[in-house]
Amino acid sequence: MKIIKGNKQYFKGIRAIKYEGKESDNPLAFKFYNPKKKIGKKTMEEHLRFAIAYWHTFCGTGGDPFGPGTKNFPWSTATDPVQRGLDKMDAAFEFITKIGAPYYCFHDYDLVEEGATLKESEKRLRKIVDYAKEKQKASGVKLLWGTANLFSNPRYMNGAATNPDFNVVCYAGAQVKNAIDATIELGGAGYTFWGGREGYMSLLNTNMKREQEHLARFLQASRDYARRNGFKGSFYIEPKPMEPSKHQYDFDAATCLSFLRQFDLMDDFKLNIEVNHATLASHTFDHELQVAVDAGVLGSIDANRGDNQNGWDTDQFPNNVYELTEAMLVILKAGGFKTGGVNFDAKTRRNSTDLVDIFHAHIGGMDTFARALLAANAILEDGEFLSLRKGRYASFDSGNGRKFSTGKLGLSNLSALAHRKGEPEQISGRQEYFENLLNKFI
Ligand code: XUL
Ligand code: CO
Repeated sequence: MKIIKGNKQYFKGIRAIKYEGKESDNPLAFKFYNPKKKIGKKTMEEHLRFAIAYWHTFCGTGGDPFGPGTKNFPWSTATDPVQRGLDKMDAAFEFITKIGAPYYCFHDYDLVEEGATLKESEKRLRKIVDYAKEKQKASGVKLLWGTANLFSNPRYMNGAATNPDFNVVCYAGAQVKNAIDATIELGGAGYTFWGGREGYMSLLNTNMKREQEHLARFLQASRDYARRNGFKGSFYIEPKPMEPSKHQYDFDAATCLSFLRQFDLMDDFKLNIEVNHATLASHTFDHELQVAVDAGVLGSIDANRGDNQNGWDTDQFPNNVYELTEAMLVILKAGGFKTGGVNFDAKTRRNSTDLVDIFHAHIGGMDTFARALLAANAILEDGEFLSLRKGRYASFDSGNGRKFSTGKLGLSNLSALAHRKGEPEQISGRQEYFENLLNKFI
């Protein structure tokens, strides 16, 4: 990858991050992520398809309900908003190429701030998309997915596609049209819908059925527009149970699946599963991934972690090798990512205010994923875990068990067999043994 420094250099003194192995004590080097190392048929880089999230890394300055942002980004000082967007893009491509991520992801107004009118916003977007195209060409960095921010502007306080006011739905449509155009123009592999304010706070003022029907119409219209204009990539729905709405329509993977099936969207839409969203829904990350895999809709992932002691979407960088090994087992077993990848939807803490902290955060996240990939691959190659798990279901592989699983036995047959066989023998689930097996490879 070619380092792109732009007109100004923002991360001075930091060179491209290289793999130096686990003996290295250089904090600005990878200890485990070795992009060209082959794991099975693919390199680490091809397996993991890392993407940098524009919003957290180059836009979010750390503001929270108790105080303003703390990060004084040197790319945000110009007085002209378009110039600020161009400077930010220089910084973004310098960072992305130095960290060595092959992809990035954005919301429309991460790239450039929204203007006072739709017309002005479109003008700004066209300019910044042209610049992004140049930057991608010069660096080789690609777009993993684009999306539209349909949740920050106060106009969306009652929802975007699910807003009870049709005028707001039109505005959301205009924004998605522009974001799809930008994604197509930049060769994006995917387009994501995260339902920010698509949900409700109180049922007293909400017709849930109508809102969900409108959401479906909106997604169908977006799909049709994108396909007509040559978009061949995947659409992703990103489940999340709450925050900002009390009830989100895309609660978890199973809820999204039922919605996609009801409205005939399964051919075009896959899921973008996020770690911290899974845990907020009282699931594990690997559970959500498996739900998606089993329905054939695993698309992409948003990598981060929550905090065990609170119930917020803290979007911290991943550092739990055990949790990610469980996840990589599901992903590898399913054949890996096709159009998707690992997008770091994660932010440094409010009091991490040095620019180099952004490097430490991503190096840690990438190394954690690399360790998980290595461990999961070794577990699958070893095979014991898979054969033990398969073995638990062996009684369905032949005889009456097989007949039952292929729909050839009714309830009376089961009853007759139970009478004949008597009380079943107790068979241990051996969870601790399975857990230790996983630990052995980490
Ligand atoms: C919010 C979230 C978003 C989406 C993109 O929790 O995850 O950043 O990933 O809109
Ligand atoms: Co996300």
